[in-house]
Amino acid sequence: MFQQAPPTLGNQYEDDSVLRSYLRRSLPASVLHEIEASLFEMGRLAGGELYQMQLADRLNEPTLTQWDAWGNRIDHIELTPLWRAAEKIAAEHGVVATAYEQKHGLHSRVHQGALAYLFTPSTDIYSCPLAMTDGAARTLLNSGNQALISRAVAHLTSRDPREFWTSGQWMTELTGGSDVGTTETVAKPDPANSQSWLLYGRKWFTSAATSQMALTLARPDGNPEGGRGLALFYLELRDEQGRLRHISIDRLKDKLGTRKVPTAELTLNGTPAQLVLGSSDGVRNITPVLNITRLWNGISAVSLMRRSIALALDYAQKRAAFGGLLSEKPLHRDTLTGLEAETAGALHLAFLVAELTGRAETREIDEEQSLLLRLLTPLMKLTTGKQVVAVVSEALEAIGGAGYVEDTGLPVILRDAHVLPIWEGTTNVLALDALRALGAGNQGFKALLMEIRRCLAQVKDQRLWQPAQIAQATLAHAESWLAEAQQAGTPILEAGARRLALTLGRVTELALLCHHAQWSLENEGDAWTTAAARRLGTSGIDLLTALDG
Ligand code: MFK
Repeated sequence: MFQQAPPTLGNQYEDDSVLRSYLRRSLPASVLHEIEASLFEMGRLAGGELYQMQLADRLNEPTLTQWDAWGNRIDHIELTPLWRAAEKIAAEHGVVATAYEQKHGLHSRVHQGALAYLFTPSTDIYSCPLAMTDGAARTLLNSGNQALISRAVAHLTSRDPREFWTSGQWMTELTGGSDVGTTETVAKPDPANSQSWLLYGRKWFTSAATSQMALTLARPDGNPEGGRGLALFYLELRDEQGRLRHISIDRLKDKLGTRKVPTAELTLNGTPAQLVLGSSDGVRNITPVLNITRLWNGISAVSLMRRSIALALDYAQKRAAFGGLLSEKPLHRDTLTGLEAETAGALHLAFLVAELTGRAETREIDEEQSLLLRLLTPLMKLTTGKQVVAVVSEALEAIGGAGYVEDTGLPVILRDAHVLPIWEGTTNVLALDALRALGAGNQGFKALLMEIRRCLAQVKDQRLWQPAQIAQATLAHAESWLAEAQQAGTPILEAGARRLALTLGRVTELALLCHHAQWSLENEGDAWTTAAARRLGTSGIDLLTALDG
């Protein structure tokens, strides 16, 4: 009787020729040599024990118990076994810590990004608390608040699971997650402690409510409305006895995906908190969290694309139909090739943002690179957020009906992917942020043009001329479109902001692939990235239309 072999995974680092080729180009050989053992180990876990644990954990979800048997309010959240294991593995393998130990200076962010990329698809969005933890560590360090740095950063960046803390990032309220300046939570001076404030309000979408600390926004009594009137606060959720500090967990959200993430609605009723950095400009002061979590968002997007393709590619080697394996069918191969090209472009873009972030953190960044980082962060997040939903959806289709059946473990990838264009700034909110990041006198935009032109100037091989020309023509169009739109005024510019942002994101991916392809031809004798660049170039790069209010 016929029995279909299921798709399986090997070592997820060893099998990932796109990541490995990128690392060979971007890192000094000595650095790659030193970090590779950690990547092989994470790749082994991700394709082995962790993946098996993830499949076994499929039906588990976090639970909230609000009352104990004796009528005490306890608000206890029980995490799933996979998430408990993930926390320990993440700490021990330094999935956050690597970026702060800086053993390899500015390359440490790329090392950490690669660990996060390998770890994420087997741990059901445990990347969410890790991203916020990373963002909180960066924000506290940037703030220069020595008391809070001494108190929390060693925990956030620890490799010892007993010492390791995660952090929440509580911004969203009933008024929304985008227009954060409308936050209603108020802060009143603590009569018992001149260093402390008491927070009162409702936080409506607090991911990973089991963390030890959180960064949040509240309006000190008497401050004006808007983002400038808010202040950035640090709080610890529990007292020495483990009791929540005047926080009630009202309910866990019933979400389309990310169901292992205990996303909660909270009420703060006099929760003690400390100011992180001044008593105003909270929105500006929390932006380091936003930028780090947006980097994680992009890396997570690429990692879920890669996971769905790894399974679809393996399945194609095992599934026979119409007289042959799917992997031998031209149309099936063509479909998967398109997905691989999208994923390769996304990987190069996300890791360029990691490279620039590493430069900024080690202060080895010049003015032009800073502008580039500011612009590429929203462009990368919004572009990869759209790609992941499309790629994962198509990869599931490539597995046929089995891709739609829950106990294959496949549908959850699509549900989880769907959060990536939404949280951390929706596509439209980030497209508007990208307009701001074009910079005064379009300096940010000019930095991007320079970077893309530098990439395209590397291209020599004739096979890359066509994608390089497509990139050049797209750039010229984007430049003229922007000039016209800026002349036409804000409503016209804003109406086209998403098309502009996606065009800039995609053309950057194409240029990065062209550059890497040329390098790979010369240094590895490999034409795979050349084929990927040619394919991406014909997959809709220029999305701009005529100006239309
Ligand atoms: C796998 C990954 C997992 C991630 C897990 C995370 C789980 C958590 C889930 C969530 O929390 S989801 C909710 C996420 N919400 C957002 O990401 C907010 C989206 N909205 C925005 O980003 C808006 O653009 C923003 C709130 C920032 C706009 O608010 P305002 O009050 O209109 O602020 P404004 O005036 O635009 O900016 C204030 C200052 O910050 C300005 O500087 P100045 O004061 O010097 O003029 C801005 O230039 C600056 N700024 C804004 N965004 C920045 C930034 N600076 C650097 N980087 C940025 N991204």
